[in-house]
Amino acid sequence: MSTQLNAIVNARLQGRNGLHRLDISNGCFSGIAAQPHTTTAQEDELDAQGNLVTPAFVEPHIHLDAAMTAGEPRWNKSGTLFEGIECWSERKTTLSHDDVINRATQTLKLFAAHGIQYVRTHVDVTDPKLTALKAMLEVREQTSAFVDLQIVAFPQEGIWSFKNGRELMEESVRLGADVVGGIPHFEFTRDYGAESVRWLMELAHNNDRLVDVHCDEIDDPESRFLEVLAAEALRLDYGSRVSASHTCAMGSYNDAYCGRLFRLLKRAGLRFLSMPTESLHLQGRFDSYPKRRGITRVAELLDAGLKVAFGQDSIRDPWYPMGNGNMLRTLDVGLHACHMLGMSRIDRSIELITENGAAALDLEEYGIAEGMPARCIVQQGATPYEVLLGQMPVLASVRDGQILVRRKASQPEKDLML
Ligand code: 17E
Ligand code: FE2
Repeated sequence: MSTQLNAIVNARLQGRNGLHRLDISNGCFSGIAAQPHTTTAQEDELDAQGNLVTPAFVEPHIHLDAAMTAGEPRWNKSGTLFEGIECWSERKTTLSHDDVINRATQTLKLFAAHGIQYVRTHVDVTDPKLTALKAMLEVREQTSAFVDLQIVAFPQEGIWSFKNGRELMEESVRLGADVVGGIPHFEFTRDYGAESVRWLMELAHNNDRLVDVHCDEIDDPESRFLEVLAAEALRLDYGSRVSASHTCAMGSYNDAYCGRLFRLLKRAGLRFLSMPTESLHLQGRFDSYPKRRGITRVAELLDAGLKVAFGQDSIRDPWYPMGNGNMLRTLDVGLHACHMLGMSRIDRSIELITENGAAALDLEEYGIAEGMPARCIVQQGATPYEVLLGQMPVLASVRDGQILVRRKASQPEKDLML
């Protein structure tokens, strides 16, 4: 069978009943039609076998420069964000161009095997040589056949608190970073944090770049940089291009403050990225009991009409030793941690790892609709509930009408004759 498809048949789509046929021409969806019966797939057609077909997964927040370095040069014993930053700072001194390219590429291939076709990676630019950034710019080109990669200039050790922090950020934008990052809760003082946010917003706005700030990744209820970021997004009318990552402190804010804050968030319209597996692991570390979850108010943000997506954040690095590239695992943990296992939430949950991530990445062409690039995945299950129950790897990943990934369905337990 040629890998260039003319159609996907026997597909189930979210929000529509019954089976559908998705026609493809010139790499784009050219028609979507209800199918009265199951049909036999022709040679140039992909048979979805009654499974759910969704847009490709979006991984909106990962650190590819650190991927696969867990235990190097030592393991993070405390499990805190701060020890992770120390371990990474040691590992950073041994980075080479090829080291970054190899680990990032290997990880992106693993992601592709799990149906991820869009990735935003943070890259630590608190390095006078910008080794990781320069390598990642090459990775972005080399992997473009199977993934759209956005690169964030991420100042891991601070903009105000690291020598030449501002110059390194500016140089990273000049070299081609797509997104401007920040880390206000890690700056030495509150003033530094707030100033860094105002400065990075100007840098992004003046250079027509997106923004994605590690914002309030701490259990401290006094960490309130999100309000600064949102106010700047509103002032510059930039909300759809700004993501607030983590916002863990919001899980510790009081309700009165959140009442005021949400008014601003809704007006600013910025995007939210939550990394539930990572935050469950890194946060709550300074609590005894009761122990906080360290996760932002995901359900409340969604109910306020804001876009929230889940990301993996790490894969086997100084911050988090686990991870396998399967976003359904991240989604499952997030829904548990955020009290979102009500059926109406489950029914809509796939948007947390697809559409909402696409909104954060400000993707112009995304989704299953006539005229859109034919990029989609075939999941194992007919409904979001079944997909989540199984958490099985995708059956297929299609990109611009070409099959990137195809695997056999896992044998259902009922067929194992136990
Ligand atoms: N760096 C950081 O500041 N926060 C994280 N969660 C990771 C790296 C993974
Ligand atoms: Fe992160």
